[in-house]
Amino acid sequence: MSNKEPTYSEAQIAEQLGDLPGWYYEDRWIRRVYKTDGWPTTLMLVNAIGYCAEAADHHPDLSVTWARVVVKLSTHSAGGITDKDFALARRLDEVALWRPAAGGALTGTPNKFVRGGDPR
Ligand code: H2B
Repeated sequence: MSNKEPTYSEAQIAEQLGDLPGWYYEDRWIRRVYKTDGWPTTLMLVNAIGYCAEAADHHPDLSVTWARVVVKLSTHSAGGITDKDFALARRLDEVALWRPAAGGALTGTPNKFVRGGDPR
């Protein structure tokens, strides 16, 4: 752990988020809403996020309802938003929104599963 990690200004955060569609900055956190098709998928998503967070040693706050997961990221040790937050945000989107390529060996789930949601 380091308390010397550089934190981003609000203008710099806005610039970084230009490259992270769906993520937004509010009340000192970068945030992302994922919608799901219901409770079992919600719990799978929470576990996938938890796995990534533990592997990264960087942990989001989560708010969980039946068909929605809201992820909030900030670097507590640095007192702001750092590269760790943007890196984990990117990884979570890769994992949560990944689907097999069309025409490949894997068909992908027929369910609505997990999608990006609007800020709310
Ligand atoms: N997660 C987040 N979001 N911020 C931190 O400062 C942080 C963390 N610190 N996960 C880590 C764990 C630290 O407590 C451990 C000891 O590395």
